[in-house]
Amino acid sequence: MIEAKLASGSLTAEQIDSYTTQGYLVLPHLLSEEDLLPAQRAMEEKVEEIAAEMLAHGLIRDAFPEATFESRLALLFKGLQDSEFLAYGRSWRERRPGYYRLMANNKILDAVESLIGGEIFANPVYNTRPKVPGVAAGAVPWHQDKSYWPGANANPVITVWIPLVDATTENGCLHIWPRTHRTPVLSYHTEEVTGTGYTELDERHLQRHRKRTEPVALPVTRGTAILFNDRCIHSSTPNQSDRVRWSVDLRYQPVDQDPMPQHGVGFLARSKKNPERTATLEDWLEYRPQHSVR
Ligand SMILES: O=C(O)CCC(=O)C(=O)O
Repeated sequence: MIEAKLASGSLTAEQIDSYTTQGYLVLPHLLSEEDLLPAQRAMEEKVEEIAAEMLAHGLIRDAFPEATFESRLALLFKGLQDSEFLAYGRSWRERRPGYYRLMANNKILDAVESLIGGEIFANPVYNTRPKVPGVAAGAVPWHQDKSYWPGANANPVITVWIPLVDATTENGCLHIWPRTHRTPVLSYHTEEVTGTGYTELDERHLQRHRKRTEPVALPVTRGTAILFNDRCIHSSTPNQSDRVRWSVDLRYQPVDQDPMPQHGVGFLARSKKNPERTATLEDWLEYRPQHSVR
């Protein structure tokens, strides 16, 4: 079958239709090793820093320098408390070049362009998530991303969720509730069990949705991308494996939307109209949202 591809962006008409109907889209193997490695290196650097700090504080005696990307952070926190892990944050939002390289990746931007056009702003909310076995912060309750910015942005923000290891039902892959993206922001509260401060949908909404549809688990391989709309209800389960489930969640929106400065500084990731204004790595590292042209 010949797939219809739209003039702008990389998605086919069928993929766009599926995203629009279901509220999410899986793009298997979107990213290559070359695309992923800069972000993986940024994560490894951070783990190295954490290991050095833990050693210095006497929390560990072995920093496991030879351990693999998937194992090292799990080994470092084995037997320690949730609070010791959460001291480093449940997820990380740092300015390391590898993260910019991923956020500015053309394969991701091509897919996003198919959904919102060629003027793309990378929203300031992006996270690196090390889901460590046995740590409560690993599980994320049912929520809509929009609960983190209820008053901002009339247009949906698109989350691009990418695992850096294979995400499985054992290590806590993403779960999505199809066709829940047309709802407004639903009432929610702050989850109080794990100390993470995640927002959690009020149970009555889940009961209402359960009468109509069921959520789906989305086990996917390293480098696959899951795109979803910021009203789409989703969650993830605890990591029951002995290795880290590494992922990133990146977000994009049209440039004419609220840049959400209360969450940080985003950047102009692509502009068909003014390509010279797209933020370079240096701009991003200096917290400049776009390139200034003299
Ligand atoms: O990565 C996870 O486990 C959850 C991700 C999530 O909830 C999000 O990206 O909004």
